[in-house]
Amino acid sequence: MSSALQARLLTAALSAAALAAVALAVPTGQATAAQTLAAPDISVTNVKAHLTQLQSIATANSGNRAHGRAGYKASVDYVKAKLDAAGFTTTLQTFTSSGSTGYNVIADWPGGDTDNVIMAGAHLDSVTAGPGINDNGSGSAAILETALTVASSGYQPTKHLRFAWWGAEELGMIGSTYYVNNLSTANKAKIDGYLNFDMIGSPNPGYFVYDDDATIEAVFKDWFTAKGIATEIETEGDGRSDHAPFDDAGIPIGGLFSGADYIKTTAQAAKWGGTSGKAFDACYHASCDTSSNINDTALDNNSDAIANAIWTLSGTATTPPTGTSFENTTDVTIGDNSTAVESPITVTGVTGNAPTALAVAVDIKHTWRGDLVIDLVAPDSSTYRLKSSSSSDSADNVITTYTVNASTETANGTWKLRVQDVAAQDTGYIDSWKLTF
Ligand code: DTR
Ligand code: ZN
Ligand code: ZN
Repeated sequence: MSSALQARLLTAALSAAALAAVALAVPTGQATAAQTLAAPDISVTNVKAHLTQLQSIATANSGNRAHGRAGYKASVDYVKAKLDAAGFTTTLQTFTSSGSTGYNVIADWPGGDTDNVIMAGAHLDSVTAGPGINDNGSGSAAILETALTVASSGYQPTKHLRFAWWGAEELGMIGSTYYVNNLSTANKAKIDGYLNFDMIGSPNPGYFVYDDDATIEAVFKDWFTAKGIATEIETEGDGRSDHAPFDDAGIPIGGLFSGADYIKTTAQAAKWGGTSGKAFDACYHASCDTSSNINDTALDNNSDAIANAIWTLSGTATTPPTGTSFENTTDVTIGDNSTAVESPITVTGVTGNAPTALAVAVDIKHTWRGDLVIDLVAPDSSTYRLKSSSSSDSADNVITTYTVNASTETANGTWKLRVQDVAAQDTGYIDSWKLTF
C-alpha cells in the first residue's frame, strides 16, 4: 500500500468520527457537460468462445439446444451464470409451450433511467435438427459479449439497459411474445427501442438492416457506411423473428441479419463478396449449423455494430444536467470485506421532488472494484442500486456518473452513498461524491 494512500486512509479514519456531524455540502453550480461515449470494440474472439460453449452444450445434449430439451436449459444456465458474475440483475421468466417449460433470460444493467429503456434481444433456442450456432447462437453470443463489455467497461448510460435471450422462437416467437404480453401498458411505453439479432454470422453473409424505426435504422446504417460496408434493408423478415411482438405492441424496433436460406445474387456478391447463386446460410435449420458454420468477419462487424447502437441509443446525454449540485469530499475508508460505510450529503433549498435523471457522480478509489456494492440511499431510506459486486471486474476505482430516477423522492434531506466491500483482500475509500438536481 502506498504511503500516500496510507496517509489518506489515516486521515479518513480520523475524520470518520466527524461524519455524523457532516454539514450540507456547498452547492457547486452546474455539472460539467457530458458526452455520448464511443462504444468499445467487442472481442470476436470472446464471441466465438461463447459459440464454442454453445456447440459443446449441443454436442453433450443430443446435438441440439431446442426448446424443451436439455440442451436449451444448459444454454440458459451458461448465459445466466456469465451475466450474474458480471453484476447484472437477471430473471428467468418461465412459460409453457408444446407441453414443455420454456425460459427467457432477462438481464438488467443496474442504473440508468428506468422510464427509458433500450433493449437488445436474441433467441437462444435452436431447431431440433442441429446445434443452431448461426441460428441463433450468433445473435445470442454477440449480445452476451456486448452485455459483458458494458459491465467490464463500467459503462453507466443515461437510459436503462436490458438484454434478453428468448426461448421457443423456432416454435413461433413464443418466448418473446410471452414477455411482451406480460408487460403492463406502462412498461411497454418505457421501452424506447428493441433491437433484435437473429442470424448475424452467416457463412455466405449479407448485411441486412431492419427498416422499421428510422432512427434505429440510421444508427446501424451510418455505422456500416463509416466502415465502407454496403447494407440492404431487411425486407423478408417482418414477422419472422422476436422483433415481431414488440413491433405489434408499437415499440420502436431495429436489428441486423446476415441471411438465411435465400440465395445471394450476383449483385450482392459483388458488394459483399462470397458466392452468388448459393444460400447466405446453406445449413439453415440443418445439422450442419455448427461452429464451422460462421463467417468471422460478419460476426465481428455485426457485434461491433450492436455495441455502437447500444452505446449511441442509451448514451450519456450530450446536454449537461442543469441545476444545483451538492458534494461531499470527506474521505471515508471502506473496510475490507466488512460492513457498509456511508457518506452523507444534506440537501436544502431544492423545491419539490428529485428529478427522473438525478446525476450521482462518485469517485471511489479501490483496487479490484468488483468487490464493491454501491447504493444511493434517499432521505426516506429508499435505496437505489448503483453497482452490484462482480467476481470478474478486476479494474480499479469507480469514477463515473450514475443516473437515477429519483422522481418519487423529496429532494431536500440527507442522502447517503452506501458502499460495502464484500470480498477479501482489496481496500480503498470514498474520495468524493456529488448529487446534481
Ligand atoms: N425466422 C428466423 C430466421 C429468419 C428468416 N428470415 C429472417 C429475417 C429476419 C430475422 C430472422 C430471419 C429463424 O429461423 O430463427
Ligand atoms: Zn431458425
Ligand atoms: Zn433464428
